[in-house]
Amino acid sequence: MKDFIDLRSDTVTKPTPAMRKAMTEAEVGDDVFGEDPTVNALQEKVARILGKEASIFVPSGTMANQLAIKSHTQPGDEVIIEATSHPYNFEGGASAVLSAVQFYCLKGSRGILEASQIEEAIRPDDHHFPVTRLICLENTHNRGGGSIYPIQRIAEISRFAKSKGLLLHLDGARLWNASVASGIKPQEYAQWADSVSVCLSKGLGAPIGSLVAGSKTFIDRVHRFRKMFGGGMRQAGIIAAAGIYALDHHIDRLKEDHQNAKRLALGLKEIKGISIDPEEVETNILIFDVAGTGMTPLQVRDTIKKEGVLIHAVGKTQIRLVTHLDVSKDDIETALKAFKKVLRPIQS
Ligand code: TLP
Repeated sequence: MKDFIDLRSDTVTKPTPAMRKAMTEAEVGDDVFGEDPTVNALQEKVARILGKEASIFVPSGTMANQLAIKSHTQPGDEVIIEATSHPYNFEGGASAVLSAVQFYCLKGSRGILEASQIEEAIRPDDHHFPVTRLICLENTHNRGGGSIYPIQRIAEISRFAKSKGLLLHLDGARLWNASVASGIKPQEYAQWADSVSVCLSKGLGAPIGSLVAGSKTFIDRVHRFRKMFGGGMRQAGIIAAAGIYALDHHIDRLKEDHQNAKRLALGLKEIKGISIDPEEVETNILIFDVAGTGMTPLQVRDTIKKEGVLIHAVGKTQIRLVTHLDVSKDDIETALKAFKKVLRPIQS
């Protein structure tokens, strides 16, 4: 297969030879019995990194979020969430089916909410209304363009949630990126949430795997639902080993992805018709508008594919690019040349 520069997502990375070696050598057992030493080591490590009592290994970020929502809520409850968030838009409507909850969506600024917006969304104690139970935040925010939730804002929302008896879940699929870019430790972010989900298979480059972290009682509840959802895995140490390797070796390097994303943004800004503010590119995701180029995102996607670059068309006028472990500095320059070539006919 032709070697593409794949900027569609950081989920596309392939395990490195060293990661594969760690997987081959992993000690394994039956994790449904809690007997896989590598899974147990990964769960302890992630709980420690996030400053939580416990964590649990699950197959995907979607399952991690859905298990958290299920474990925090009762059917009929309402969950306050940002309108472009992952659980609301990209998890197949799972919360309606699996947890029988409804979402109260608020529009954030690049995915980031104000505490005052949440205050207004809380339902009165009146039997006409659903019960507001949970708030979900996302850091970094995917559709916000990899935006970082300011820690003060999370703290403010968390304090407010507590004062109203609400729970807080943090979708930290890319918390590692937020942490590396801001210099704020994952545990400093996590301290404000009742539960945190993190992914190993996005920027960290593991092939599979996410975790949910929280109190021991909460994780015990998640464990029950993980079995119910079909997420109990057996000799999962093989994939947990990739996760441990990723946590040990692939966090610091995320700054390269952030630099590459910035370079990409600066280069794209030079192309007529593309609307992007490089200042807003804080981590490894860029979302920009191509309306001014006279091409639709789908046309750009299909044309640039012929130049060996894969991109993701989002919405009617926008494109998303994501930098990651398998995209080098040189690839960024090649991708920029491809963008210039594809959009040249409408430059003149
Ligand atoms: N996001 C994927 C797609 O589903 C859009 C991507 O390419 O970015 N939370 C956040 C913030 C995510 O971005 C994702 C994946 C998930 C959860 C779900 O993770 P998976 O794909 O492991 O279920």
